[in-house]
Amino acid sequence: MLNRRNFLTAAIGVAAAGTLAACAKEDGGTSGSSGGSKTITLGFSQVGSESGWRSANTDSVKSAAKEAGYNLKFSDAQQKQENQISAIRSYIAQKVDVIAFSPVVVTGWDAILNEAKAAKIPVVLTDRSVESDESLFVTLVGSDFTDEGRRAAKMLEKVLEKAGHKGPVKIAQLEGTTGAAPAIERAKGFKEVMDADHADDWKIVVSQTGDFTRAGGKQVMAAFLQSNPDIDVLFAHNDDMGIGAIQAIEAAGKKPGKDILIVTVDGVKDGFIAMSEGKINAIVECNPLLGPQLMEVVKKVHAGETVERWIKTEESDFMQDQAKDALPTRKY
Ligand code: GYE
Repeated sequence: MLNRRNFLTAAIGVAAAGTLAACAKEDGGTSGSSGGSKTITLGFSQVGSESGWRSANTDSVKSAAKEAGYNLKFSDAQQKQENQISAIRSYIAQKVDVIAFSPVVVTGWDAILNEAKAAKIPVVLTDRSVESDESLFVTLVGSDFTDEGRRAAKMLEKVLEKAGHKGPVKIAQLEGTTGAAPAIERAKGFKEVMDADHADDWKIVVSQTGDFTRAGGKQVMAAFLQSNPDIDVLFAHNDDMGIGAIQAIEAAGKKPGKDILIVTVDGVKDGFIAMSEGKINAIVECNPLLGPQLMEVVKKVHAGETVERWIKTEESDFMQDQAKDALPTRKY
C-alpha cells in the first residue's frame, strides 16, 4: 500500500517528473501558460458523480481550468476503473500536455501509468492516491484521509461526552467505495484512535460499504438496523451515506442524532443542513475545492518545475452547535 507519509520524504520521482515535464514541453515548444503562448491541454478523469463532494470537486476543477485558460478535456468514469483507464488512454493518444485523475480505487494502475510515462506525459493525482510505483506520478493534490479518520474518532469522543453516553459504545461503520483510498484510510485512522484509547469501551459491530452514495447508505443502514437494532453510533465515511442512513433510521422509528449518534466526513451543504436539524452530531471537513491548487501544480509540472510530492488541503471539524452559524458560509 502506498504510504502517504512517503510523499513527504520521497525525493525520487520529483526529478523524474521534471524530466517528463521537460520532455512534454518540447512538443509544444514553449513553457506553457507561464509566459508562453501555447495553451496547456489538461486531460482530467473524474471518479464519477456519486456525492455532493464530487459535484463540488468537478465544478471546482472545471471553473479553475477555465480561469487558468487551459484546454480541459474532462470525463466522468461513473465509478468504474475501466472507464478511467480508457479515458487516460485516449488522453495519451490525443497527446495532452498533462493528465490529472482521481483514481476510483488504489490498485491496478501500473500498466496505464507506464503508457503515460512512455508517451512522456506527466501524471498528477488529485483527491485520491494509488498503490503504484511512485515514479509513475508527479504529485498528489488532496487530503490526508487517515487523519480524517483520526479526527472523526476524536469528534466522536466529544459527541459521546456531550450526549452523556456512558458504558459500551456499539458502532456501525458505513465505508466508502471498497478499495478507494478514502475508504481504506478513514477506516484505518478511526481504528487507530479506537484501539489506542477506547479498546475497552468502543466496538465496531457492523461495517460495510455504501459506495459513497445516499442510496447505498440508506440500504446498508436499513440492513444494519435489522441485524443490530442496538447500535449507538454511526460513523459514515461521507455525508451522503450519512444522509441516506438518516432516512433508514427514521423509517425504523428512531431519532438520528439522538437514539443513534452520527459522525460523518466531507462537510457538504446538505450535511450541514442535516447537522443544523440535529440529525448529524459532528462533521469532519474534507475540502473538495481542489481546482485552483491543481491548476497551479499543472502549470509548474508543465514548465518542468519541481513540486512537492503531496500538496495537502486545509480542513476543520464541526460540532452540531456550530452548524447553524457555519451553514451560510459554506461554499459547497
Ligand atoms: O469523501 C466522498 C466522495 O475521494 C474525498 O469521494 C473523496 C470522497 C468523498 O465520493 O464524498
